[in-house]
Parts: sequence; structure tokens; C-alpha cells
Amino acid sequence: MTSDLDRLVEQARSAFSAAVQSAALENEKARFLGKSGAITERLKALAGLAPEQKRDAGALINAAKGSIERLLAERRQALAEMRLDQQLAAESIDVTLPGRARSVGAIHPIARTWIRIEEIFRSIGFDFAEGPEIETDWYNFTALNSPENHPARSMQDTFYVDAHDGEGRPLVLRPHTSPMQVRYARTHTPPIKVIAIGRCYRVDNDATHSPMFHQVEGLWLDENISFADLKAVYTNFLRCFFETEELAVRFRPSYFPFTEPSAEIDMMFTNGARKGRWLEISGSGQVHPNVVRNFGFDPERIIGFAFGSGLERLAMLRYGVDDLRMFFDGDLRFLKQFV
Ligand code: 2NL
Repeated sequence: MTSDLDRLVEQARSAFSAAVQSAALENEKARFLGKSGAITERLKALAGLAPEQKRDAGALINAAKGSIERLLAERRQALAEMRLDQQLAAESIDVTLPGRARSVGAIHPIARTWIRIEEIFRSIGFDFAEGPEIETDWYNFTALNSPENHPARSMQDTFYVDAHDGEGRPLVLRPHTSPMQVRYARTHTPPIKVIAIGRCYRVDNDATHSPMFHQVEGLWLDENISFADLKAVYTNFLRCFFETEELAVRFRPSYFPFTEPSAEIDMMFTNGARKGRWLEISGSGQVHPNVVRNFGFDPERIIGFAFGSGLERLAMLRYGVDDLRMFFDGDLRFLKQFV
């Protein structure tokens, strides 16, 4: 009996040691201590014995049972420690490894230019307009005094959207920011001092034109605003933008449907490395009486100026970039220079 129980305990010891997964260990436990396990079967067999024998044999079986339970508890503990060791090894961090470099982002040069222009004009009291990039024919052309047959209205110059407004007129991707100013003027009353900066679209693609570009337009309307105000505001803007007082500005007669008279604005650096060459920088003019009327004001009373400049052109001059497409190629070797 004793040696039979000793053998059983030894069998349990080697079976438990052989189990390397806890599921396997619990299966082995059932073989010895389960409902029809070896120990349980022996305890059931006691029923047929005399009381005297039953007590002695029962004590021996219970002692063996206790031994097997201890072996089981030890093995469970050992397996738990093994699992923890494996986990610690697998999830360990080598604190001596060099760190992974994280690259520093930067504001895109076009966005930087936009922010810079906004700061300058806000500092002299201009508000900023916002508006849709998909526009109606009326806000984009008609309100701005553009004749029905003007080339800007052609499919060659303007992107048309495959959708129409309430009057059956085709919608366009705005080719200038002027419709933002029309919307602003029609919902405000003079004095109006507003700048509109935004994405514009034209059928154009070369070193100085991109199908998507940004315009900066200004509008100042009141009862007594003249070309002298335009010249002062724009010259002051350029001197702030380029951070130099040594900058000259001139007006050249020109034509736009929405202004009369109209002028090109040229600028020239009068000192430093870039001095001595007139650079075209903006269109401008006295807002046309028809446009003032379309804003909802009386052109006999309300007068003012508008100008329109290419934001990329300003950015190219400020940063010395000679191909506008660089701004939109997404080449990090170019963009990293602005970090
Ligand atoms: C150009 C020409 C210009 C304007 C834009 C304007 C806007 C309104 C009314 C009147 Cl709402 N005028 N804008 C005026 C003159 C010229 O830009 O070719 N710029 C690059």
C-alpha cells in the first residue's frame, strides 16, 4: 500500500514537471486529484474495508493526497514565474540604444507669407474676408463688371465645375479673390477696409503660373478715398513686408474691367543686392462705379480703391525663389530651407 502510494506521488511529480503549460498541468492534476483521479478512486475503495483498516489506509491516502497537492502548488508557482521571466525578457527595453530622431515640422512658405501679410494689414485696421472657392457667375464676373465676352470668362482661362446656380449659370473655381470682396461689401457698410487672401484657380502652368495659386486683394471704400491713399497703404505694406525703407513704388496706366482708372504697381529696391530693376508686383485701381453699385452703394457718394497681388510672387521675391512650382512640388530638400 505504502509503496503503491509512494509510486503514485512519484508519478505525479514527474507528470507535473513534464507539464510546461498551465493547461497541461491542470489536465495532469485531474488525473490524480480529479473526480475519477487515482487518489479519489483509492478513497472510494475504502468503503469496502473494515473500520480499523479504513482509518489506517485513509490516513496514508490523505498523506499522499497532501503531497500531490503540494507538488501541484509548487509546479503552478514555478510555471507562473517562468511566464513572468519570459514576458520580462520579451518586453524589455534596451535603455542604452540611441534615441530615434524626430523631424521638426515647419510652416509652409506660402502659409508663412499669408500669415505675414495678414499681420501687416491687420496692424493698419484692415478686416479679413473669407468665401467659397466654388463661385457663381454673378459674384465672380457680373458683379465685377466683366463683359459677357471677356476672355476671363472663357473655358481657356477659367475652370468650370459641372454644376449650375439657380439661374442655370455654370459654377466656376474662382480665378481671383474678388468675389470674396463682393460678398463682404454687400454685407457691410462703408467705411470698408478689407483684405481677401485665398486659393484661386486658372488654366495656366509654367515657371510663374500654377493652376492653383493665391491672391491677395485689398479694398478700401469710404466717402473720400483716393489714389494717394492706395499709394500710401501699398508702399507701407511693401516696406513692412520686405523689411526695408529703401524701396520705390510707381504706377503705370493699365486696364481692368472692375477699376477705372486702373494702374499696374511696380516696385524697385533702391539699395542692397537686388537694387535697380522695376518689378511688377500688383494690379490696382479706383473701384468702377458699376461695381460700387453692385455692392449696393451709391457711386456718387462712395469711392475707393482696390488692388490685387499674387501671393506666390511676393513669396518668390521675399525668399529668392525663381520657380513658383517649387512651392507645390512637396520636395523636402526645398521645404526644409524654411524650417
Ligand atoms: C491682377 C489684377 C486687381 C482688383 C484686382 C478689385 C476687387 C473688387 C473691386 C475692384 Cl471687389 N477691384 N480687385 C483691382 C485691380 C486689379 O488685380 O491682375 N492682379 C494680379
